Amino acid sequence: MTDHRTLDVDSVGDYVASRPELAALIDVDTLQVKEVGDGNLNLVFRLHDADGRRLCLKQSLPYVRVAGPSWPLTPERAAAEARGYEAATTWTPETIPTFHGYDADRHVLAMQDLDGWRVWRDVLVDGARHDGIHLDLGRHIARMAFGTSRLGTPGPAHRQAVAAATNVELCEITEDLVLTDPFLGHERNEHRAELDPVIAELRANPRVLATVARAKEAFCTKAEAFVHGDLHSGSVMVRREEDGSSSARVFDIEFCTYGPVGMDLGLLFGNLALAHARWEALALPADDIAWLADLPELVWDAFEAELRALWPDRLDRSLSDEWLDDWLERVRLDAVAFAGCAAVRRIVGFAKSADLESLPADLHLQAATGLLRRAGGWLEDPDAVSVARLLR
Ligand code: SR1
Ligand code: MG
Repeated sequence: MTDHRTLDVDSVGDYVASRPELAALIDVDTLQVKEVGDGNLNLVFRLHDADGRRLCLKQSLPYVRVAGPSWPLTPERAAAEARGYEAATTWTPETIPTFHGYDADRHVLAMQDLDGWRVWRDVLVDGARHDGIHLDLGRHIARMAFGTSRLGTPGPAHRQAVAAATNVELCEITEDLVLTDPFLGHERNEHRAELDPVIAELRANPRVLATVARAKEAFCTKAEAFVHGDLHSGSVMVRREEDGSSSARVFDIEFCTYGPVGMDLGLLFGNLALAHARWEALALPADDIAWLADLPELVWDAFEAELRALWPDRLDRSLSDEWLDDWLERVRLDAVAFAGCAAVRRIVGFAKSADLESLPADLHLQAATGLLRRAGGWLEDPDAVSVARLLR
């Protein structure tokens, strides 16, 4: 029997006390609790005690938080995120917050509270760069791709994992909000009326629609690896290290599913394009804009380098070096298609992003128009788009 009681700042202490494995991590008697959820779906609590020990709890609600009870969702969806953290803990524990377990009765995930880290989207909105951030991101995507695909998981275990990873409701949201509504039109969409002409051009372009349909087909049928499924800058925490390098931690894995490896790369690139459009509209320093424009290629190179480093350990020896080159080309094509969909959905569709939304109206229009045209170009002819040229 599950228990749908929603946590609040007053009940979190009793809740932690009722879970010995969590009570061992933090002192319930001196607990301070803050609700900080700023995403679209869940409650998030940050906890610390008098000794400075910290913990983060995330509870799924029985509805979409930003829409309210009129858009119901089963809170059991949080089990998918638990599976995502378990897989990432196996394959790339250094690039996620430490996972402290899942309570299936109360739909609560417990994880490390990343004190001193910031959500990357907020940092990008502030116009700040994190040199070297591509290394953790490329590594994370490559290790998940290798480990959870048939490269790192034996065939029978891979099949079982694909079957067990069913995430019906959240995959449906991705299919609708990212891969359908913005291109076909839907009453959930929201955008400024001045953008109507450029949106109409996209929707009237059969080559754009064919690429979007291919991305949807890939999402629905290509169970290559356990993908994050919503890898945007709001799903990454960043920190600058003392030596000047930067670190990233990937979190918020609830949309995870077995899908195409190019999906996470593409979602990330599309969101970097939103930040890039903002920085250009605000005329931030040219050096910084050039750094951001280089990031997709830097992330791709870090991804490819890590994947090639893992390649000699692949389980299926029938996969040849030629196959790898060919597959990487298909991953690139998927990534370009998902990048286009990700950029368009944040301008046209239901869930927006602060990169463009917080711009003054005239700059929003300029940035959104430019990015819709740019993303339209990617979707019109993805074969012709190299990752290096996405933002250049
Ligand atoms: C109904 S919520 C829609 C979006 O929120 C998440 O952040 C995902 O991006 C999803 O598409
Ligand atoms: Mg999210």
